Amino acid sequence: MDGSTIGETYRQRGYCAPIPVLSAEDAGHYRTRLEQAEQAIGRTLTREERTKPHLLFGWAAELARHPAILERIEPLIGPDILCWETVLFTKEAGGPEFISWHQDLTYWGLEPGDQVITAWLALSPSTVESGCMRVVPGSHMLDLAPHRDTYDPDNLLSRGQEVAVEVKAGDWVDLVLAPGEMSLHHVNIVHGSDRNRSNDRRIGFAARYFATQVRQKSPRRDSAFLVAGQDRYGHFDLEPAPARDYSDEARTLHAEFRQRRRELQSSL
Ligand SMILES: O=C(O)CCC(=O)C(=O)O
Repeated sequence: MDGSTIGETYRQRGYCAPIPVLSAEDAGHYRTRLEQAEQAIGRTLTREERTKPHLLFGWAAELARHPAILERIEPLIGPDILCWETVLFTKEAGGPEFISWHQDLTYWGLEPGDQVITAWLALSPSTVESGCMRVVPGSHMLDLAPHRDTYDPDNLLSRGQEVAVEVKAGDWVDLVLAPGEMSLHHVNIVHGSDRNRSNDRRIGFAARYFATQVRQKSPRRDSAFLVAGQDRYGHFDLEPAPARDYSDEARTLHAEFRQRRRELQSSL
């Protein structure tokens, strides 16, 4: 798919998928790096560690800056790119985790919000059975609808937030992705995903990108990771890639940046 088709589809429907970016072998390499890290730690990553993993693991920072991803993002937002968040959305085989229908921008405080693009890269098969992401086409044109915080422990969203809009069967499309394929989605699109009923983990690496002009509405200082070009605006403190995976230093910095984001978001 070329850059103009991606841009047109994204603007009209609020998403674009599937976009092949990595070979199955390269996607397998990143999955292995994740699973080796989990083996070394002796458990699966916590929800906290799966948020902003680019501050903990070199391979996650490398993925956030991967040229094959950024070459699809740059035509949409220009060459100076910040990554505000990375998230490993892992759902264990047969597990209860799901993601309620929501619009992303609700608690982000970014403006102009519609310049924020999420790339969601599959590191394992993301199928209807394994609980692939599903989106309501065209819903990015809607304003932000009210959300209800459920704090359901099986909901992978931080507050278990749920949009107050009824989504019926037939309203959504399933974004089925093979390992190495990605989808792009708009911050206002209504999306979510169901449980993983397959016998493999479903692993997605999501990265939220925007141009360096974007600001944080909150008076508190926010942070982001510069992944391409230059930051001529200085609206965000720049996050470093870790020198060593999961080192004490990386974990301390990760905890500080996460705490700062949590405080900022709770004040929005
Ligand atoms: O991983 C999923 O199924 C949903 C991810 C999501 O909500 C997001 O990337 O904004």
